[in-house]
Amino acid sequence: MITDQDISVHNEQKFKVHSSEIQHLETKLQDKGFDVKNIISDLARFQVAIPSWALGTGGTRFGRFPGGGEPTSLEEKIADVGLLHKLNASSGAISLHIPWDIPENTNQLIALAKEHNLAFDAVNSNTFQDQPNAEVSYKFGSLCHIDPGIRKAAVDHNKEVIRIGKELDSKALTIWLADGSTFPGQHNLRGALQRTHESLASIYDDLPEDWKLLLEYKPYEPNFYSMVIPDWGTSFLLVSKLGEKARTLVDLGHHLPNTNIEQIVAVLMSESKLGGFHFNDSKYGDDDLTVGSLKPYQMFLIFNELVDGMRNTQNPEISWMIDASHNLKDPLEDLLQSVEAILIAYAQALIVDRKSLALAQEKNDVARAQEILQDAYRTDVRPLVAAARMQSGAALDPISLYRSAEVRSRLVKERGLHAVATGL
Ligand code: PSV
Ligand code: MN
Ligand code: MN
Repeated sequence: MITDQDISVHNEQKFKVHSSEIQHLETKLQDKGFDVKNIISDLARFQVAIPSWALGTGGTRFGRFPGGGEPTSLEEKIADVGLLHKLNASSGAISLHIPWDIPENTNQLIALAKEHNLAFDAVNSNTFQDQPNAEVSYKFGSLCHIDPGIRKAAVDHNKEVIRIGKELDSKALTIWLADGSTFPGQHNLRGALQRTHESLASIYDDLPEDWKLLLEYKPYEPNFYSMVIPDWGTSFLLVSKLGEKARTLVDLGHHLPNTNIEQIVAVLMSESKLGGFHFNDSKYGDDDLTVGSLKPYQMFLIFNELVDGMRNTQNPEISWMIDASHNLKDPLEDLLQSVEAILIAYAQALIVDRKSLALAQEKNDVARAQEILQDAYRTDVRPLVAAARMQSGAALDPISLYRSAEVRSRLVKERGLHAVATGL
């Protein structure tokens, strides 16, 4: 849909303004002792995986309003992520959710992904829904279920997801459990946790040496009295018991209001247990809105801890992924906005004057410390992100190219107005 030629024509049109913006910023940052080339290279290397389930309109339980041209096969989902990656050079991986995605001809899928310069990121298991013709029901839980037969089915499903992931050369399994209770008395709380640990240990036994097991947590929904893994502490406890390859995954929407997520990041990194991220934004709960649309300062503060942790802890490489989808915007435009917001927060964190910050902290100079952080946050770093994209052969302004190339209407023409993606 978008060719190299389209990108160079677009970049030529945008270059004059971009080059004056980047020069201005370069002077400012050089003056502060930053090497702009290094910052741009760090940004260009940063890759955020796209979830296959975000390529269609998400909807709510009250309705769904698909805009047309959505991908209806795994091949089309790969093509959509390929398109994003072509535009921004930062979305070089797709994350599959099994069985929403059922890879049929894996060799063909691998070849197609390669054509688009894409890798297969973490594979996600699904034991929160009953599939048509399923032999067991997860109505009362999966890995925590009181019935050993149902626990075994859920464990086996996760093992099957690992098997599929291995074929695709994925390197991580992400587990999110809806398991919990909605009324007091429904669960023996200790029993449910114990059974979940045993089931996870059996899955962990099947994990290849070079894989990670990423364990999410969430305080409520779909269960409203207790979730078996409600918070980072419980996830941390479980991954610590499981072993080195198991780590906690932080989904930004899975916290009670006002939780200090950046502090959770700092604690997990200091224990080398931060395994992955699901980026999104929210006002109330797990709203799954576009990254940076509501709390961009929080995003910056999170990246501030991430950058500090990546430099000063032994925490292994982190898997970055978006987990956002909703009802109103074109899903591809929405994802471009999310990736951009992530890179902006990262760029802002890269220009924090850390030496001066450490000095201010040493002197308990609280006002100065705030000034230093906000100086970075208030710098318009968009030219750095655009420069990183251009350096990688992508578009200076991906959304404007997406719109001027009329991608959505071409997709509607190709796939139909009523093509609706599978997923939530
Ligand atoms: C649960 O709310 C969650 O964040 C998990 O990551 C699921 O796998 C995903 O959403 C599905 O959309
Ligand atoms: Mn998630
Ligand atoms: Mn969620």
